[in-house]
Amino acid sequence: KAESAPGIPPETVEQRDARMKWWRDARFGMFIHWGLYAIPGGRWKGQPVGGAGEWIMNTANIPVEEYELLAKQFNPVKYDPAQWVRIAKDAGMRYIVITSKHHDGFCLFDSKVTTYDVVDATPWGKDLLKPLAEECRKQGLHFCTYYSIMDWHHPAQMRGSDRAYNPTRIREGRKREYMDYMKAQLKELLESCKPEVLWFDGEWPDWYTEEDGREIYAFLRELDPKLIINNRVGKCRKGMEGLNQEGRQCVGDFGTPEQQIPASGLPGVDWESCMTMNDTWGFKYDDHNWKSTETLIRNLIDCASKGGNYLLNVGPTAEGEIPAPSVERLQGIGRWLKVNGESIYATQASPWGKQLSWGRCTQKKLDDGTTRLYLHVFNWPGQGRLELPGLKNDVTRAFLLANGREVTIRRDGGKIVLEALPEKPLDPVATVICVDVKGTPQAD
Ligand code: H79
Repeated sequence: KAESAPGIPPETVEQRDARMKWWRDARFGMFIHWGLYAIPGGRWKGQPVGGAGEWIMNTANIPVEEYELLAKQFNPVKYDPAQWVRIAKDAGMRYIVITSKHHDGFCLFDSKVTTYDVVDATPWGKDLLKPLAEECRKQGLHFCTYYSIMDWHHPAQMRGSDRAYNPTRIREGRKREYMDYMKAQLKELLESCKPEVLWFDGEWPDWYTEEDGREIYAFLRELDPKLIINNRVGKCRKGMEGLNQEGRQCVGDFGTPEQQIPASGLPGVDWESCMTMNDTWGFKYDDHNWKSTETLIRNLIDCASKGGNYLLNVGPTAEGEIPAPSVERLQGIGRWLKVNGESIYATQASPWGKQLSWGRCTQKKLDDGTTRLYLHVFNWPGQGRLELPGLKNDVTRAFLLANGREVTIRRDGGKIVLEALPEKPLDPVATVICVDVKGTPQAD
């Protein structure tokens, strides 16, 4: 039996592996932050507001009654879920995680337990998640939802101070009311759009406890035994590092580093780094600080080489468009993955725990018992030769993934030297060399 926190239904290692399989194989997903905050887009009363766009209600200290009015303007006439899913799919993403409710409390689905949702409070008047879920299934992507525990709108929660909503406090005697509200909404979500991951956030206010997390986790797994739930359902994560604190029994199926990638792989630990392409999750008119396509591709490779997933964010506009700079970058990642995807999907972490001077490595067991190492070369070597650190296994074959051209293998004591490489990389972002070895790689 795999270890499980108190109150959590036990599960064998095999059952857990089966439940996590699609998610582990997927390696690359799209995060979507969409909500009322896209309307101001980081500006309030003519002034630019610092920080992330989706935090504007807190950062600009906007009263609930005033922020609520945004709903009357929310009419995403350019929303085209088929196109969003196409953009994600062409980027090589295998799943989508979209905000069903962020900290501002506004719901993108039809909730019967509040009128503060897209159906009841906006001119659009239609559920936004159901058609996206349907499109995901049509185009073969996994549909997943984000849900914030902290809620700046719900009457059971209140501002933490007169200057900030975050972190909220709970009103005297109203904790159960809010727990039941969450459970009702989560059940609605599961029934209306069948998400395969529940991605919690906003778990840090002090009134929310580890025990509450176990209650929510158990409730969801009972409704859907196959559901995958992140570690922010409970209180175990270490800040933005996102992995669980050591020596604790933690609830949740995977760690959630935010805006960072762990320094090394962690055998047996599932995790997913979520990151923005610029400096905001929710759309901001004035944020033009975009990461390069090269950085994004290398981040994906870095995650895969350490055994983790990469969840890359887009913040659509209030009209329903994914910003052009995001689309361009996603297309670039898609072009790279079309050629090199075999080196990312369904791979395992590098056999070398240490960093490699020239790049990163992933690996995959092939059907015949061979293991294929994928060398992701960031810094293409001179003299047409690349040295691998010690490896005990016999090497049977080496070739360039993009064109199948064979590479010469020479053993030099413990080291393996690849020779007769082309003078220039096939792709300056990352050129992948496949190295097939007998058995399980033994780094020495
Ligand atoms: O939805 C996006 C952001 O709006 C949200 N998470 C991503 C996925 C986010 N919320 N907060 N932050 C990002 C940064 C805030 C961090 C802090 Fe804390 C909250 C600092 C102190 C409380 C959590 C607990 C992180 C560190 C300790």
